[in-house]
Amino acid sequence: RVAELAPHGRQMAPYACQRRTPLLHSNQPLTEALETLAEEAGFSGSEGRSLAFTRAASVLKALPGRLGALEELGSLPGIGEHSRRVIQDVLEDGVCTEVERVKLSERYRTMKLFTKIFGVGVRTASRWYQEGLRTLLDLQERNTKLTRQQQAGLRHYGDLNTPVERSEAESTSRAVQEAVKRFLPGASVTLAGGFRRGKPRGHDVDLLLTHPEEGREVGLLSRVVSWLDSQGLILYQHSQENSYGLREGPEPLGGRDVMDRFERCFSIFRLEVQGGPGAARGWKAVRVDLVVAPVSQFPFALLGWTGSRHFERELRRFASRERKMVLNSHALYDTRQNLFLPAASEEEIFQHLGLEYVPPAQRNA
Ligand code: DGT
Ligand code: MG
Repeated sequence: RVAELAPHGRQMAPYACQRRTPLLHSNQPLTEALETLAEEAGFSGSEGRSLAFTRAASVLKALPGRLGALEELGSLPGIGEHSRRVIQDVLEDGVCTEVERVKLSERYRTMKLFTKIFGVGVRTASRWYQEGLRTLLDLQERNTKLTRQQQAGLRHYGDLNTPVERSEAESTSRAVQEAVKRFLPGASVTLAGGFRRGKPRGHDVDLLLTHPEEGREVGLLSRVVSWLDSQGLILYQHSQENSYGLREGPEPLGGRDVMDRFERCFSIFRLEVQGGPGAARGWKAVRVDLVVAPVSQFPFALLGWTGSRHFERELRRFASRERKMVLNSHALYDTRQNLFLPAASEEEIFQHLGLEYVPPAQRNA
């Protein structure tokens, strides 16, 4: 085993939720290459391959220092043959030909362009690509059928693909807070997502609403959204009702990934700005997700909405494989004892899972 030679080849826990992954790490060129391939695999519908590259990238993000040579990988978990080749190429040549080829390929570039439209997923983008569409202009000229959401996405394409600054996320949060206070004093608004993990900018603003008294939060969202709308703050929104009842039992939630059943509003805000790209017109379109959680589910919602996506996926995988528990953004269910494990904080959820607490800033897996 090379493990002894390897400064980084020390033990690394196999699940990302057992590790600390800071925002800034020393292996950016490597993780970027691997994540490009993960994205490309996702575009081709190869979820397994995509996950393998994502896992390898995530392991490198948790390394304490820069990887200098392939041998240093030692016995690190989750780095397969293909990922090793990519790492070797980047270490030796500074770039990986396969990655460069992907980045230049017409399919990858088009898929990226289309999936960056709010409301367009891999399936839709892929269909458009097969129909020969290549540009945003093509969508308009060929009268492609678009949902209301996609129309809004296209209309605000530039803004929505300009990073949201932390200051913008905070002022969005304040605007929502103000509206919330009008209708339900005592309710709270929490900034989750990447900003809670310490990211300086992000692609959207994820806000969680709750009230310390269970049940008081019901009906809050529609009032808040109507009021913000009447103030001219909303460019687009569609809401989804709460469809979760603990009585239903711990059935896996719809979709294989992370969709949950909270009352929720997907929106685009019209945010007043002083500087940056929107400065000339004085405002900028910003994607905002508003999610309402009853206080008993709040810690699960907070944990589920803080991310990263890979960290979440790993938490759920760890829970089910290692603990025979079902974790989602609503609850934690122990299938051996047949009971829900309540929690008043994220810390308690980690405790139930027998995991060391990982603070948000270390969940950048
Ligand atoms: P970004 O791209 O800067 O906004 O980065 P994040 O990490 O904020 O990514 P985002 O906003 O896509 O998602 C934040 C977290 O929220 C992520 O870990 C997964 C979770 N999340 C997003 N959408 C859903 C959803 O529909 N249901 C559930 N349960 N979680 C979601
Ligand atoms: Mg986000």
